[in-house]
Amino acid sequence: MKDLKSKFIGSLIGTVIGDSLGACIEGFPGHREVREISPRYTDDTAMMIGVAESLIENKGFDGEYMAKKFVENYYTEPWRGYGFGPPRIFDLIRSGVSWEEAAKEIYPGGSFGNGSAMRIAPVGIFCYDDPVQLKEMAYGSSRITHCHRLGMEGAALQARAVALAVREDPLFLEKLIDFTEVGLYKRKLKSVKRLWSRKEEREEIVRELGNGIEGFNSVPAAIFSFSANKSFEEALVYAVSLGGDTDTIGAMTGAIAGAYWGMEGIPGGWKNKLENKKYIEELAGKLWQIKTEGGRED
Ligand code: F2R
Ligand code: MG
Ligand code: MG
Repeated sequence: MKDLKSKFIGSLIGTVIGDSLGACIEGFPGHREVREISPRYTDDTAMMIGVAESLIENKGFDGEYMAKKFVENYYTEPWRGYGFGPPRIFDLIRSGVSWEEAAKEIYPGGSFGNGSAMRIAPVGIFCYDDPVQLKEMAYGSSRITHCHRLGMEGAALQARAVALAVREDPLFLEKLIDFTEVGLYKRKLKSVKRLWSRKEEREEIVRELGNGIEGFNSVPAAIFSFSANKSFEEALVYAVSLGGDTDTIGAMTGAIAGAYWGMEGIPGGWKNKLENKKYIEELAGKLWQIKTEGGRED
């Protein structure tokens, strides 16, 4: 297995690169191959930073603290292009509604948007060796803004994909299919292998897997983009070329591909141009330190 610290950093930096690459064409029609990254990242990275900061401060998950971090970070940079729901939830929390209740008030049954999956990379790396803790943390962190089962499951599946990529698990897809108990996700994941040979038929891939703002229409597309390609660069350019929610499918593909390839696999032309790179690398380094100081590295 490649160096663990490099994989932790690669996953967070991969999120930023995918987000910044896709941000240039988010919502544009058609399928475009872009290689130039935007100088600014969006809400995907801003919220991923909040997850990492909270895990570091608490050496693990604390829902109240994570919610407080999200609110604090949102009001510092409200212009990052957040989805419809989260800012309303943050307003409610700021006005005194409990962090455990606020997310229930926006959509009936809670949000199934991809906003909790797009930010989940820190949970995937932190729990790379413990799928039970990973699921609890992914559901817990999702519940703050996305309490619909399909939203929470999307976050858990994306985190598990990151964890399996850290481990370079040869049964990547099989383990993901086993991991999810939700039929819609299981069905889409079961078609991934069959679609590898159809990868250039982007309309067909989008019809089968989706490329939208919902968790179930973007997490499968990210898993496909990673597994159908042979390098970090290819995976990201491909993910963004699917169109639709490009920054988020890019961010999630980058989180998985960065966890697999590590920093060595990421082109210098991308990683050296990123906004806030040093701080995000430091966050990943701290997560790695907390994880390994207990002697649990394998
Ligand atoms: N918001 C955007 N992009 C819009 C353009 C931004 C622009 N460039 C700018 O600069 O302002 N991107 C970001 O939002 C997505 C993540 O969204 P999130 O956090 O999941 O939001 P939300 O509101 O919870 O859910 C998103 C949509 O999903 C549908 N939906 C969710 N739950 C639903 C339910 N129970 N019933 C019906 N519909 C539901 C709604 O349409 C929500 O608006 C990422 O793409 C991120 O990049
Ligand atoms: Mg975004
Ligand atoms: Mg997006």
